[in-house]
Amino acid sequence: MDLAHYLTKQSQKIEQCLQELIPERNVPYNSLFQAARYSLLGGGKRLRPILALAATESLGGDCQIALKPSCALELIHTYSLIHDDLPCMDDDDYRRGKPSLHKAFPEGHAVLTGDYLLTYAFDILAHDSNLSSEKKIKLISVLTRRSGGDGMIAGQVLDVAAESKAIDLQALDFIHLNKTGAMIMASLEFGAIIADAKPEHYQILKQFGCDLGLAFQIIDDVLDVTASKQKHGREVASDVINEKMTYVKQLGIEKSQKRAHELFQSALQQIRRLPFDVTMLEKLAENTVYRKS
Ligand code: GRG
Repeated sequence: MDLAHYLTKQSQKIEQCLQELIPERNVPYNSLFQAARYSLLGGGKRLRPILALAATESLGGDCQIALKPSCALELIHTYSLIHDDLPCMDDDDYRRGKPSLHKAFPEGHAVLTGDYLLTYAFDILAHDSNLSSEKKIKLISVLTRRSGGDGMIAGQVLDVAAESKAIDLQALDFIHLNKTGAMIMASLEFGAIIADAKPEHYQILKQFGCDLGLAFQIIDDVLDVTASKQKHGREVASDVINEKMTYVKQLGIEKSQKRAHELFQSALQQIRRLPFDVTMLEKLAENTVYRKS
């Protein structure tokens, strides 16, 4: 199957599952679900759930069983974007082609919607009747680690603290391996867990996710400069306005692209050690690193 067809097929399944996970409800606090649906539905590349599905499939696991857990990853990712856009963080007015949640709803409501998506993601895993207790624990454990205080949140804390400061490449890598890379790594780990991967295959997928996650962020920084208008709908990205250190500031555009390319090659080398057909994971990695927006 070609990549475009695969992306459409998986995105449709994910969209449908997300719709079903968060229906509107006849309760006095339905505005919470309306806000969650506003942020979650009809936007976003769905990179993390698609990677989780592709990893499951590549290792011979059941994609249907992977669907809900993959959507849990998207819920955590969306919560992080909602909170990251708040005035106390990056203060971004637009997200996924429309006003950020705190612009469309009251700010307190945006905070609570992020909180809801975060907690609901774990609820989904804990109550998924397709998963054994052992798999639930493994998935919940990976998700708490990758999204938590030694993962995505650690990266975000350091990122906020580094505003207007000169930090070196090592510190920048540490921030982004956690802030962005950890959830991409979790996506591959989810696939490995659901497909009952052998420990050595699990480690390979994890390292693939690590390389891909950092490459994804480097290209994100490059696109902030080279394609900000298409990406954000404005000429200058918030990281530039907020005087954040970026890969482009640290290395320049060409060296940033070269580093992303090297990480892509390293990711490929890893994944090709698996005794499975990993063509789709390779194509997804290529599409991620050489994306144009
Ligand atoms: C608030 C705890 C907390 C964490 C926020 C992920 C994150 C941490 C902030 C996002 C800031 C940002 C724009 C980082 C650059 C890389 C990135 C994660 C971009 C957004 O991910 P995409 O491109 O977005 O996959 P879509 O909308 O396609 O899902």
